[in-house]
Amino acid sequence: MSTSYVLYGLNPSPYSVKMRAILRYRRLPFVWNGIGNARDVAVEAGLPPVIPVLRFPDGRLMNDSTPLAHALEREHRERSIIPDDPAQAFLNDLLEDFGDEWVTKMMFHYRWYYAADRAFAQTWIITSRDPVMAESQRRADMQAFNDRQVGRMALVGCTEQNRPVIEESYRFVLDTLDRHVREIPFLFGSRPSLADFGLFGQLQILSVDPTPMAEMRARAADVYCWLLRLDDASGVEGGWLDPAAPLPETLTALLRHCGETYLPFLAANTKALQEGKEEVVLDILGRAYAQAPFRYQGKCHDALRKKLAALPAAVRRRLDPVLEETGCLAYLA
Ligand SMILES: N[C@@H](CCC(=O)N[C@@H](CS)C(=O)NCC(=O)O)C(=O)O
Repeated sequence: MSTSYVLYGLNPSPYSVKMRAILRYRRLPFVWNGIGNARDVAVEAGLPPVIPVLRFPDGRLMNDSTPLAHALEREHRERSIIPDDPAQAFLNDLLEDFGDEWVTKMMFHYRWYYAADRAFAQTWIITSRDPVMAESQRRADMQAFNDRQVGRMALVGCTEQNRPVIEESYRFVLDTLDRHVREIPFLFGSRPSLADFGLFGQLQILSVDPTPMAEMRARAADVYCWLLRLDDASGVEGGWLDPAAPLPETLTALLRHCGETYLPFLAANTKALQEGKEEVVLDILGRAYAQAPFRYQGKCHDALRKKLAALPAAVRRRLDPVLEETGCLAYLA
């Protein structure tokens, strides 16, 4: 019987490389099953049809990277990726969600909007499923995958109208993270947090797809190098930021950006879901942003609000001023 984990995923899948980096940092022995159709593993196990899927040493199969990361926390104490301080831990949850659910719009936009990126992504994805195929089959699969993803762009907000917001937000994340990692190795100190891995997943893909890769290398070379380090951080030994010290300015800037982009979107999304509206419409970074409501992100908003509400008063006294100052609190209270 196998005693190690098995991670079924694909190199071009952001959540797959996120989970792989977590397993490596945590020094959990695992097999990377990165060729084939991981989605079938999920479907056969009766799980939601998303990748990656993790097989635990006892045979259990699970997917969805956030609950997976928390399941690993329950089973392994060493090399936790949740900051010890509960206020930092909440900010970690918030920034992980920002990575998973907002930065993913950047990943999806760049990948399927520009012709060079579409062409590369098709090759990367189809050869990850099956590296050697008959030419006619390969072409047909590439075209079919392209058409499916391009057809989903509007569903996740990747439209011509939203493009300036998404691209401006990408540049902001690059510039801010670039300054941050030159001062502090990871978001919450000299050891990586779940939030680092959330951002890592999306940015790692953005560092390979040609258009956002060129932008990243030109404008934020330190972020590019940070991704290379975080991909396998199994040798990193570090500590968390001092909870009594003020947050680094770069972290505050990222939170403020979250309060200007992702959180107002989440709040508008929740409202649209509650009111049964067909469109979420709001201003983000001074421009009109619109997309259909997204149920999964309604759950994300709810989970963040419940986590905040469950924190003891003593923690809230330290945390609320930070959330207030960065414009996040109004969307989470
Ligand atoms: N929230 C999930 C999402 C996983 C996910 O969306 N994975 C993508 C690929 S990166 C997927 O499987 N999408 C469904 C599909 O393309 O059919 C996570 O954190 O793992």
